[in-house]
Amino acid sequence: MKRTSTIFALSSGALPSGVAVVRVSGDGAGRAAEALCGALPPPRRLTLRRFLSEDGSVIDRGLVAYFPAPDSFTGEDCAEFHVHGGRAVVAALLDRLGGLDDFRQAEAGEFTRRAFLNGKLDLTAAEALSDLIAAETEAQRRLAFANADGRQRALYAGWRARLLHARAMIEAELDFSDEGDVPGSVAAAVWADVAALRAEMESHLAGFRAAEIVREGFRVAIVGAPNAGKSSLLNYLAGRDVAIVSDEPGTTRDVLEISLDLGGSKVILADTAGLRAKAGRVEMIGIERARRTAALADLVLVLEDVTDPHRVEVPGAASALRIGTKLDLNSGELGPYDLAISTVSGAGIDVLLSEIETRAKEKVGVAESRVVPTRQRHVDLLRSAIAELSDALDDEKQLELRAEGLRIASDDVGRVSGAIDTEEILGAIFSTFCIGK
Ligand SMILES: Nc1nc2c(ncn2[C@@H]2O[C@H](COP(=O)(O)OP(=O)(O)O)[C@@H](O)[C@H]2O)c(=O)[nH]1
Ligand SMILES: [Mg+2]
Repeated sequence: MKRTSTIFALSSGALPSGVAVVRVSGDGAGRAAEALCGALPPPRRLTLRRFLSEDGSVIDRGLVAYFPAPDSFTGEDCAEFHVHGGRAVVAALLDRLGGLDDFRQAEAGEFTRRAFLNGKLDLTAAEALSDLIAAETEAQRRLAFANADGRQRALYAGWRARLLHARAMIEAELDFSDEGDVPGSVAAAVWADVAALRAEMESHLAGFRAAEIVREGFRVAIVGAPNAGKSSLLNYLAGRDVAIVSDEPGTTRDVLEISLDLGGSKVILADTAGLRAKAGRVEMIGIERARRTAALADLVLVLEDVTDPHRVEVPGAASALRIGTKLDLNSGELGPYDLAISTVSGAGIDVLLSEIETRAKEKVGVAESRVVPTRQRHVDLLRSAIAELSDALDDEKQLELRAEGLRIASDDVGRVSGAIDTEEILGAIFSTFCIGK
């Protein structure tokens, strides 16, 4: 497949829609605009035109925008056709474009891929762009936008520049040590910065869980004895009957999950099997799953029927709230609960939701206040870089090996953003030292 072929695709959503946007990228974009509009529209200006089919009849009237390279999303010549979002209109337009020489339908993600290849964005921004499109909550949108806007890119580029500089200094020491060009105190400063950088990278990695929570959700497990009212709470919060509610103990055997948007944070709520000692085989499997779900949760809600309390213990839970249920049936003194609720009267539910929201926000806030890795890919590469830096910092080792460790580490960091260029190290050396003197 030729890299130079011009690609096109419907870039707006499902049809029919009020307006549909068809995007074109490649050398032929201007040719397409000319063919459809009769003349090339002025660059970067939304212009009203009739779009013509091959025989000169009108497909539709709409807006066209032409973006000559390199000032476009992909860095290539681009054109956009905004038409009425009817299926037949769009089909006719796509058909018309497909009939042009060297034009083909774009593959998934191909516009963004071309943008990356043309240096319009780095890999972290490309990943963030796909997160932005997938974003459902406000926290997801904010995190994705900041990274699409180059927040991660800037951090990693800065780290990489420091590593390239460090290596240039150490290589210079290797090459010119007999000429006395590089004083030993320079090397000491370089290693001090490498050690500082390693610490920064480690604290950066610690923020990964926050990004995971933003992207995948803050996990809340509902546990308790059978009949405590766990499934009723899940259904109440879901606003529909997700789980079977019954006064027969042991009804819920599998883990059921719903997703909520609480104040802009994604929260995954899991209903589990009631914890009790005497249970049948299938129910025991459910109980085992319940324990595992609780152990992996960011917050565990331990429910207890206030009229029939059975205390259950949840080993390994990160943080837990003890909740008394069926408050509407309560007549006497309440036990020692963090809060009490009723899914019949709705009492206490607001307080419970705001408790969950506060805890989710605490975790998510980390991802907003500073740059964090957002993918396992970033974590793996940065861990590898940290291991290399630890090797390089070992002053028992030969200087050549230590310099090599710096090189591998900077390549790892470069791989996160998709930019590794061996020429760069030369540039760093030349710009730092007057080698040709
Ligand atoms: N009065 C009252 N009954 C409740 C409440 N929550 C649950 N129940 C009842 O308690 C029984 C067990 O509820 P369920 O949600 O299935 O408990 P689970 O076994 O913990 O999932 C059912 O008969 C529910 O109708 C509540 O807040 N008030
Ligand atoms: Mg249940």
